[in-house]
Amino acid sequence: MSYKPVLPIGQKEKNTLINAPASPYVEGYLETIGLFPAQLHVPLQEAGNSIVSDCLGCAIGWGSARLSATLGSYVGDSGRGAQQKSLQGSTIKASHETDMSSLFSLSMSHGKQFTLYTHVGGPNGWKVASVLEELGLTYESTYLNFQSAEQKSPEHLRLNPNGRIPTIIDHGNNDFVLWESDAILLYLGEKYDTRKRLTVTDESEKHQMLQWLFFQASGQGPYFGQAAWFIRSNPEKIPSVINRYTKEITRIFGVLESVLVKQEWLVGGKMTIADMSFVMFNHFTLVHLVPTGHLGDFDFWKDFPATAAWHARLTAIPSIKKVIDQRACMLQKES
Ligand SMILES: N[C@@H](CCC(=O)N[C@@H](CS)C(=O)NCC(=O)O)C(=O)O
Repeated sequence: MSYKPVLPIGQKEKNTLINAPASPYVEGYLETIGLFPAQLHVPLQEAGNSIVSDCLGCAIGWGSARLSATLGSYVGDSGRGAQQKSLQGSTIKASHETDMSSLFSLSMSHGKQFTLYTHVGGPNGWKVASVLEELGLTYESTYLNFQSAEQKSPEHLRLNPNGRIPTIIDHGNNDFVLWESDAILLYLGEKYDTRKRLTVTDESEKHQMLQWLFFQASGQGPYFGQAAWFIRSNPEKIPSVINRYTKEITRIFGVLESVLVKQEWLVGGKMTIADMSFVMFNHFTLVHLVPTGHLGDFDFWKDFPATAAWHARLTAIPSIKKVIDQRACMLQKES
């Protein structure tokens, strides 16, 4: 089926809001410039006159037609390089013929303070998003495709030699680039949390906050992540390996529990970036790993009641709830 393009081919439009008369036209436009709706993470849907996607809270409203700037900026590339589509703050790319240089440019054409390179499922990226949200900082998320190893592309490696997400560019600070999620949390806390809402000021507490961040980065993240890999992704199911990592999950919940039975938050008597650093991997585990049965008869509220209550307090915080909902919504659309 052929559709009439919305914008004339050959026209380079920057920062243009495209008003589509009807969704088939938008699809036609995308096809013409080399983007195919079927290959987008968020499928285009038909609804009356137009499309608009709102990933937040899983509310998908297809209202007035808006496909924003990024698309328009690639018009004229005759089917090559048109890889990004921006839907209300999230840059979502097609998985073919990626124009890496534009994906990883330092440009802040999106007008937000930060670019966040992240992944639809990866807890570490959402962790950073939650702190950006909590501090009211503006950011544009670019979701890298792990299947085509975009995180290992030379363009991303130039920003982040570790080739993993998250990576941020702070356009408000001379395009300062930073990677490692907890280093990013500390940077955001120290530089932009001027009222010290999410950090601590007492010197001993600062070291304790670092202790928890290091524990998260070395103890929780890698072990929970490896458990996830061997349960969900590794082609060979190796019981001894799965056993080792799932045991480590319960051990780490035990460490947290031993502290949280005595206090509401990890440090400073309030929620800090230390608490926030744990929440996405805990959420991931509860949602994706526990239901597989590999953690046995794991019962969060029964086995780790103080940790479960802490997790519930954290996930009720609007910024954290928002990114959890956004993640769920995007995963649902991908499936
Ligand atoms: N210690 C790193 C871990 C980063 C990490 O492992 N990220 C995962 C996603 S949550 C990733 O990029 N995986 C892809 C890969 O390993 O290539 C951090 O906290 O930022």
